[in-house]
Amino acid sequence: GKVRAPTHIISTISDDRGEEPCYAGVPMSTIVEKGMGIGDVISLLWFKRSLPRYCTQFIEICVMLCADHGPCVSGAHNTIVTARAGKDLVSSLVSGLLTIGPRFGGAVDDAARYFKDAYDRKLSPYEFVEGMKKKGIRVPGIGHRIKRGDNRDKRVELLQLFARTHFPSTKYMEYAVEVETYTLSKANNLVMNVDGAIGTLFLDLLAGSGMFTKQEIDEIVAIGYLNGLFVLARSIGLIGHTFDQKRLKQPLYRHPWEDVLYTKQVMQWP
Ligand code: Q5B
Repeated sequence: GKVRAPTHIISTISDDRGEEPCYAGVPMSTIVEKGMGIGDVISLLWFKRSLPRYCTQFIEICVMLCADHGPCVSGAHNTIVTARAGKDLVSSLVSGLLTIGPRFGGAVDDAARYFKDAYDRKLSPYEFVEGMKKKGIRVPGIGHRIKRGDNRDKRVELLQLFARTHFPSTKYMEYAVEVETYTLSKANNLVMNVDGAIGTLFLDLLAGSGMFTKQEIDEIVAIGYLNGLFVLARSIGLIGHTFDQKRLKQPLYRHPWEDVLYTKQVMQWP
């Protein structure tokens, strides 16, 4: 028989060889004719399956709510400085994206990992938070620079409201609320943040939708799909900030001296 030459690449999410491209086997024309949205496209390309409407709507809400959070956050600041240095769109965009990480926007996967582990092991909020403290790890998904117990993040409230209305179960997020009650008793800035809300609610989506096996959920959490939601969403805002700076013809950014604490380093010579 014929012997297939070994391939250099294996791909399982899309195929462009036919008359029209397919995402996870679904042709473009079906996507358009059925009025599918970006949530459906993410479901097909990231999870390789069509998800129920409430799931794709949740994904779309995450993207909309995380698209931007003003010019002062790390990502937008980097993008603005880069655009003002005369760099192109892609350079300005990636310079902002590169700030996404454990402190800023990139705590979604770790929030899912740590909250899942704590909930599944039936740890009380006290045991979870104090255990993390002993290990010297900040609880991902908890804490914010400007949000407080008496000035909650509206995005978190909107996500919680949607999930409580449409999800079959919100057990992981409700556990995170209990954790938040405990952390807020320690300090007023230790609120559940948008990363924590998305991380724990996505666990609820994965576990409650009946669309994923336990093994698939563990793999999604282990690989870390969920920071992708923040990266994708914030790209929209970072592109907007790039256009804004170009439109405003803003000059090269230079940080003011008076906003820097210059201290003299005393060198010790032998
Ligand atoms: N403490 C977010 O810190 C921030 C603690 C904690 C236990 C915690 C911090 C943190 C986990 C990572 C996370 C996502 C760095 C945030 C986002 C998107 C955004 C951004 C925007 C957007 C803020 C003061 C005291 C210290 C700390 C303790 C703080 N967090 N303890 N677990 N999680 N969170 N990131 O205000 O005893 O004095 O040493 O790392 O979830 O990024 O809008 O800006 O859309 O763009 O700088 O919303 O919470 O507080 O460092 O002065 O800490 O609280 O150990 O205790 P801060 P610090 P002590 S959402």
